[in-house]
Amino acid sequence: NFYPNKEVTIISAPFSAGQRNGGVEKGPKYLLKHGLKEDLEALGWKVSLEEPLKDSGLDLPPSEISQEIFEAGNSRMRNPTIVGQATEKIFETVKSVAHKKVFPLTIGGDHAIGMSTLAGFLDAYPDACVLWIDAHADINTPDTSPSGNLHGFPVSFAMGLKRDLWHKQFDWLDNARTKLLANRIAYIGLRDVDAGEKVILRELGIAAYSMYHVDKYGIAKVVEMALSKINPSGKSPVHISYDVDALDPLFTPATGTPVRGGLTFREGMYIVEAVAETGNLAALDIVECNPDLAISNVHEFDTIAAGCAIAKSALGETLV
Ligand code: 4U7
Ligand code: MN
Ligand code: MN
Ligand code: MN
Repeated sequence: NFYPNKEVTIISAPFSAGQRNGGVEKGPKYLLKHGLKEDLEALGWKVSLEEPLKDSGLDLPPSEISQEIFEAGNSRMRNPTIVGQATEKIFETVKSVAHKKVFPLTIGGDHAIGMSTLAGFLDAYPDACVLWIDAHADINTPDTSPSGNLHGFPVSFAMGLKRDLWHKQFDWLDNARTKLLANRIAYIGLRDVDAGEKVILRELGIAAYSMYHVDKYGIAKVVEMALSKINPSGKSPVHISYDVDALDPLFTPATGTPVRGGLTFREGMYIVEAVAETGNLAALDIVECNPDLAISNVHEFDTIAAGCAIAKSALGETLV
């Protein structure tokens, strides 16, 4: 157990420029309004809040920022300036929380902030490993991305892939102490991986468990296999980056890139519970809740409640 003092900092990252749907910047506000902080306090955690984007103007929806496209060779990324500035601020906050030996719980916002949370946590714990829970692999590089949306890039940035194709606003990543290594990350929940991403996953030999593997082996076995690949010693801290679109859209309909055939609610909770039970769960991100994409109050409630449930399951709710 990395946190005997049970201190957690909720890092609010209301950010949406990594994709093109307005509303995902409202995620943190809705999760907090739903009672996230009180829920964690009820579990015995001392909870504080950090807002790295406060008064920065970087938390505006895509419709209110001037759109920028950066091209290098035949590669492309959208809004690199604002994404680079926001992700650097979030990186600094995650890094300082992690160095203080406080649990960093980062709530988005779109998944571009994953580059900040991975780099920030790895700065404090160079031997950390990562479970990326998502329908998508988020490992596009500027030359593989079909969309240019930076929420599809965070893993490749944390690994330093295709560094020469980056916009200069991401130079801050060079100062992060540790790059993510291919044998320190595993995926669970994949079902929409781009052709170029499949090549990267294969070439680097990254452990990738898709919904096919969840069906074939069951979620408990998949978590066990994933952990034994990335954390063979069983001693390293585990960072879980949780995109709510990993869950089936039945449970998290209000998200930007829903894909059918996802994790059941219990499978989704089991993942974080099982890692928590090992005592190694040491950082968590919950991203891509977009209340504006709910077509009913039930959709909004279900999605936000699922986001809060992930945090509670991770921090001890279902372990008695
Ligand atoms: B998310 C996509 F092409 N791969 O790069 C892309 F399918 O953080 C989707 O997982 C990325 O929600 C989804 O645009 C990013 C697309
Ligand atoms: Mn996703
Ligand atoms: Mn994602
Ligand atoms: Mn998504």
